[in-house]
Order: sequence, then C-alpha cells, then structure tokens
Amino acid sequence: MTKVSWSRFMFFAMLLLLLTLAACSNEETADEPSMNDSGTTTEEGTDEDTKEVTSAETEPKVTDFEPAFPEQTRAPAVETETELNVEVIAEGLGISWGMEEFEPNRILMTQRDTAELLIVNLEDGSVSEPIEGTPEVNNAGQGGLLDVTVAPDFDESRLVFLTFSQDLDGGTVTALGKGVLSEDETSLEDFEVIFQATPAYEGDLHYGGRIIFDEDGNLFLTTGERSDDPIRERAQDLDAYLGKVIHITQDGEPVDSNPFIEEEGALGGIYSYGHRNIQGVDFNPVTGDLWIVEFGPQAGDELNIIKPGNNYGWPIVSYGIEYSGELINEGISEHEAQGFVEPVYYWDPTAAPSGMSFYDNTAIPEWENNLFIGGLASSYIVRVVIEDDIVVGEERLLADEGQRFRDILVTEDGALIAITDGGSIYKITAAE
Ligand SMILES: [Ca+2]
Repeated sequence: MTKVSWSRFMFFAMLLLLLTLAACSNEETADEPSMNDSGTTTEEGTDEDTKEVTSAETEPKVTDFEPAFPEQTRAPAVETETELNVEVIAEGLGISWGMEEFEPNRILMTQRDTAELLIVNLEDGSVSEPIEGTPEVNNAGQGGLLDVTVAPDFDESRLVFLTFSQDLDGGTVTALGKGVLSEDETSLEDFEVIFQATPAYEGDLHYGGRIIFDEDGNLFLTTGERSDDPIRERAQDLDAYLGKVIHITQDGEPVDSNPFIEEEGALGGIYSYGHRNIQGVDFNPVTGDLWIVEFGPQAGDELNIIKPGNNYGWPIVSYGIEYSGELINEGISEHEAQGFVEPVYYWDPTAAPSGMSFYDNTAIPEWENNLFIGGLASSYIVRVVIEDDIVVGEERLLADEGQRFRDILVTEDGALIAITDGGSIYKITAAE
C-alpha cells in the first residue's frame, strides 16, 4: 500500500466511524421525546408529533392567543386505568340542572324548565313525585329552577336552598331562597327569597346560579353577567351583582369579612368579580380553596381559584373571541399584564363547562382529588388532574353518550353522578 492510498484509507475509515457515531446519537436523541410518562415508547418520533398525540384536546384552536404559561391550556391526555361500571339509573326526565346528596345515596335534584324539585334514590333509580312549595320561576331561555343544596345542619333544620331565575320589575334576576323540607318529604314549607342578584335585566341568558356552603355555614353564590353587550360590562362594577362570586349568610346578608363591605358605593355581598357565567363551583380538598369554572365566549372557558377581592378580567380580557369571530374588547388575552388574575387553565376550543365536583374520595384511588366537570355542547365529562394548582392532565369521559352533562356530584360512597339536559342520570363506579 502506498503512502497516499494509506492516508486515503484512513480518511474514509474515519469518515465511516464519524457517520456511524452520528447515526447512533441521532437514534438516542430521537428516542427520548418518543417516551411517554409511563415509560413505553410511542410510534411517532419528533417532538411536535408527540405533543399533538398526547394533548387531551385534539381539535385545532379557534383563536390566535397563546397561554401565559405552558400548563394553562391543552394539558397532556391521561387515561383512567380502573375498570369502570357506567349505569344509566334513570332517564326520560327533563333538563336536570342541580343536585345534592342530602342522605346517603339519596339526592335532591332540580328540573330547570318545569321548576320541579325531585328526590332520586341512587341505589334503584326511583324518582319521587315533584315536591310542593317550590318558587315561581321565569323559565325562558337559560332560566328556570337552577341549583339546590341543603344547610350543613339539615338533619335538624331540614333547610333546603334553591336558586332560580325570578321576575322582578325591569326584567329577571338570579334569586336564592330557602324552605323547610317536610318530614314526609312532599313539600317545601315557608319558602322565602333571601337574595336577589340585582339589577334586573330584560334577557334570558347567563344566570350563573351555583351555590355551595363554606365551613362557617355561609353561602357562596355564583352569577352570570347576563350575556349581552353592554350589560355584560357590569361584571366589572362593584355596584352590581352580575358576573360575581357572592358570599352571604343563610339570611342573605353580606358576610362581615367580605372584601368590599366597607367600600362606599360597593355591594357588600361581592366576594370576587369580572366573571362571565359561572356554572361550576367546589372546594379543592387539597388546599381548601374555592374553585370555579366559567363559561367563556367562543373558546376561553376558564378554571379559576377564587380569592376575596380579585378581579378575573371579563369582559376586558379573555382567551376567547365573540361567537361572530370578532375580538372581545381590544382582543387582549393576557390577564396579569392588565392587572387581572390569570385563569389556572382555559379551553380553546370550548369545553362548554357546567357543574363540577372534586373527587374527594378514595373509592377510585387514581381519581382522588381530581376535578370532574360536566360539558354541555362538548358532550363529555372532563377529568382534570391537578398538582400544586397546576393542571397536569386532562381526560374526556363518556364522550360517546351524546349527552349534555349539566352537573356532577361525588357521593359519600365515591360514586360519580352526572345529570344531563336529556334527562338521564349516570352513575359511575369501579367495576366489581
Ligand atoms: Ca378571566
């Protein structure tokens, strides 16, 4: 071998070695992003493909907005591993809006349009006759008999609280009232209205209307901003109860510690403001914080942690757009930069969120402390996995049922109950 041919051989040998090394390292780096959380490999190789595959939301966004932080939207898909038993325990009812387990495996449940209050046995699916003595409602549009809950001392007081849309001079309001359930459970006695979310407005949209008791025996009530432009701007005003979280006693009086109670010109019952239409509320069992979900315009549904005095930005800022496709206000999505509170999470496109409940139970261990939200037009139940107030996973359940899920309840036994606009009651448990 001549000197020249030896060096040429060495050149090609080195080149071959380098190419082999490069190919190996490419394989290694290509493998990394294709590993999912459970350590199994997926078929797709690139970062982008994997991201697309693992997001719970598979539809394209309808806005150009970007999240304020990466975990604020389109969380990775998670999948329940427990084998589930899904039963329809009752059907053929009307639009079933709210429910509360007042005795083990027995719920009080509202019918929105017929304004009926019913008792459902969750073990056999039997449904009572309508309870007498419920209030007159205005059931046009989204109005009617809305939410129901019972006093913390229900066993002694037998007090039942109802929200509904009520006629007043000048239009309708979201109203809250209470009555005593008779011993034979056939009537609600001495029903009285304790609170009206004024001002009244001639419209039939966005009543909010969820209620929940805090540990001191006071009530949180959520409202809507009545939808239309310009009335919706009242969500920003402290002299209107529209688009608010409201904190009141069982007599409808502002709670003494409320943030604006000393502020001149402000309504004392207001706890937080700048909301659109809040139809889901629950306490996070890990932190004790009050969480709400509010229905956005086209996209921009928000999950928010409620703290006293906070302004959540609607209709100044939003991660959604008008149904017409036009921008809202100046088309700004960022909340914090504008002096408002960022949502923990938002949906784009819409999840159409209604009632929600944290899974404060261990019957299905992998669901413990997860949040479940009923979806209306989206027609699924959203499961949200949360760690340190950050959404780390999302799953869509019962998406093949074609139902509008209006409210969610977790029973003492750990069953997940979902009621629908189609008048069905779903009971989800772990398969035996
Ligand atoms: Ca907001």
